[in-house]
Amino acid sequence: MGPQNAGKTTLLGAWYLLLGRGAIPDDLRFSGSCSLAGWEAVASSLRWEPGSIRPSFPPHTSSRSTRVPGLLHLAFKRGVDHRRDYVMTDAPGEWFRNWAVNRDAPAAEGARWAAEHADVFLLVADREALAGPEKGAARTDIQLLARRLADDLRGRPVALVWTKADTPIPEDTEEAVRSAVLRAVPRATEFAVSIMSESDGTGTGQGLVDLLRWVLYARRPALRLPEPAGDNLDPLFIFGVR
Ligand SMILES: Nc1nc2c(ncn2[C@@H]2O[C@H](COP(=O)(O)OP(=O)(O)O)[C@@H](O)[C@H]2O)c(=O)[nH]1
Ligand SMILES: [Mg+2]
Repeated sequence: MGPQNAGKTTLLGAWYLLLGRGAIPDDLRFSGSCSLAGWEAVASSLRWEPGSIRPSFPPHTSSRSTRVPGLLHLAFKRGVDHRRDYVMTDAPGEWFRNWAVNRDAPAAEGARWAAEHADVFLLVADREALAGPEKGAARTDIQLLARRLADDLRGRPVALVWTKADTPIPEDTEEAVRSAVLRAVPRATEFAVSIMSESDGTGTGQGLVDLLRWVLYARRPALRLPEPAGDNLDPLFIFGVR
């Protein structure tokens, strides 16, 4: 969740490209996607192709585009019989702005859907906007959004994600946004990401793999199932245990 132009689609596209390069966290193995065309749509403009076309950022996710609601799927395997499926939303920022101001706004239908169904939230703070001429409005946007999210959270995990970490912002602005978000969502975990690698880095941007790892392992508390005992993998018997 985050305002428009905050770097949400870029984050998803960067993850997809990193997965394609084998930058998968630890013991997980990529095991397919039902939305490869969708992933290609968000990532293709970020790719470097030989020739005259330079990589660029993904096109704006408009609230009228046919990609909306933009659900992107990934499956991972761990071991032989453990598979996890993830569905990520690529939603337009306009939805969240409307929702932050008025939970029942007709134009916030998609944001309400995401808030109700998501297991994990990424709340995106755009450092470029917070450093720019509209910084006051950017600060208000993220504060309102954090408060709205807090109202509907029901204990689900949240990450506060600073995008465009390559852009410097005044320390007091950063601290003010951080404390406003943490006041609303005290258990939020913080990450900073950028598609720009540090000069001595690994060429994988900054913070992207760490955040992906957090996302893949984060769990909504109510969905934690008991581990199967021994080699008994039949859910019927797991639920039968008192
Ligand atoms: N400096 C910098 N700019 C970025 C980065 N990621 C995205 N941007 C800029 O932010 C713009 C909007 O990104 P986009 O992913 O479309 O934002 P969305 O509206 O939240 O999906 C891009 O066109 C880039 O100009 C980053 O890591 N560093
Ligand atoms: Mg977008």
